[in-house]
Amino acid sequence: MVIEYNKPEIERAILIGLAPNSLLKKEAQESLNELERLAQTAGAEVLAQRMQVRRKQNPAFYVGSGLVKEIKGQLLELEGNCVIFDDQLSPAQQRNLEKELEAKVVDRPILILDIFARGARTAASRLQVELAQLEYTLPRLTGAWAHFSRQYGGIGAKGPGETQLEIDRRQVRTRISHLKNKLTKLGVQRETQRKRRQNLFKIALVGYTNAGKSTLFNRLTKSQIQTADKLFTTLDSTTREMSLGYPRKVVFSDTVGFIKKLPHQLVESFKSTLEEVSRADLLLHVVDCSDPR
Ligand SMILES: Nc1nc2c(ncn2[C@@H]2O[C@H](COP(=O)(O)OP(=O)(O)OP(=O)(O)O)[C@@H](O)[C@H]2O)c(=O)[nH]1
Ligand SMILES: [Mg+2]
Repeated sequence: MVIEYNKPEIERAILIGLAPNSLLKKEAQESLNELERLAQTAGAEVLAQRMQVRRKQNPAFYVGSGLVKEIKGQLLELEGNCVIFDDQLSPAQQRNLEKELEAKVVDRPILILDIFARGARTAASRLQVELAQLEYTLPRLTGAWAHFSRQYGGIGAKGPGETQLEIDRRQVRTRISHLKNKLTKLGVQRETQRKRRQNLFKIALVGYTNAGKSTLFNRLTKSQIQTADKLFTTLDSTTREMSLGYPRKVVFSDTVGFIKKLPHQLVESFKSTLEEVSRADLLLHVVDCSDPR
């Protein structure tokens, strides 16, 4: 069977944020600005931001139904094709919004996963991203989602998205357990490597994404790890020894950065990347002092 997909078009997106009250508006705005950087990293063009102050999210549409109508009008006016929400949407909210807006609806976790899928290089990180994508999209594998995903391609459709939508949930579950087995095997290999270093003092560089962890790691260990002024440049941990200038050997690990509003199940999938953190003797928290937060 030949499946034809439309050429993925660039997402022209409107971003939506919610503040529970006016006191928390500034915080919600900072988060929305961060969403804009994430959207740009994923290759989307940001057309506008909308923020609503609302005590509780609307179970049907996340925001109020009045705003949904306004967003629909704005999409037409600005020739947008995508709406990105700065939070995790329930499967029902996502379905309702796609139906109502007749546009692609992406939430913050899907966007982050998409960035990870584009950047994953090693076997372990690819497996972890695929696992997280499948676990997150499994309850969302519905007719409506499949229809729009296939029609639009792009964000959220990279990785298992399109093809997995063609098969049923049972097959997705089989794939999930296969990925988990493979990750466990890779974990055993890493354990062997780690044993060689068990008597050394281990320091893990941790912190928010783009804080400068890899830059510091390169200085300390004379390495050439990629650094860039963008979110999630590093997706795999790297461990190197530093012996010069110290009476005893020290190993440093560069790790994946943190970000706000990452759902628990995604953190769980990145467990093997975070193992370096749990085995470290010292966590060195790298903070960007120019960051207003
Ligand atoms: N001005 C200044 N810039 C820095 C410093 N340290 C890092 N940078 C810059 O900050 C940006 C992010 O640095 P990275 O080392 O890639 O940050 P990271 O924490 O590894 O980021 P991710 O891997 O993307 O999570 C790069 O453009 C660096 O050149 C510093 O001490 N001062
Ligand atoms: Mg880095």
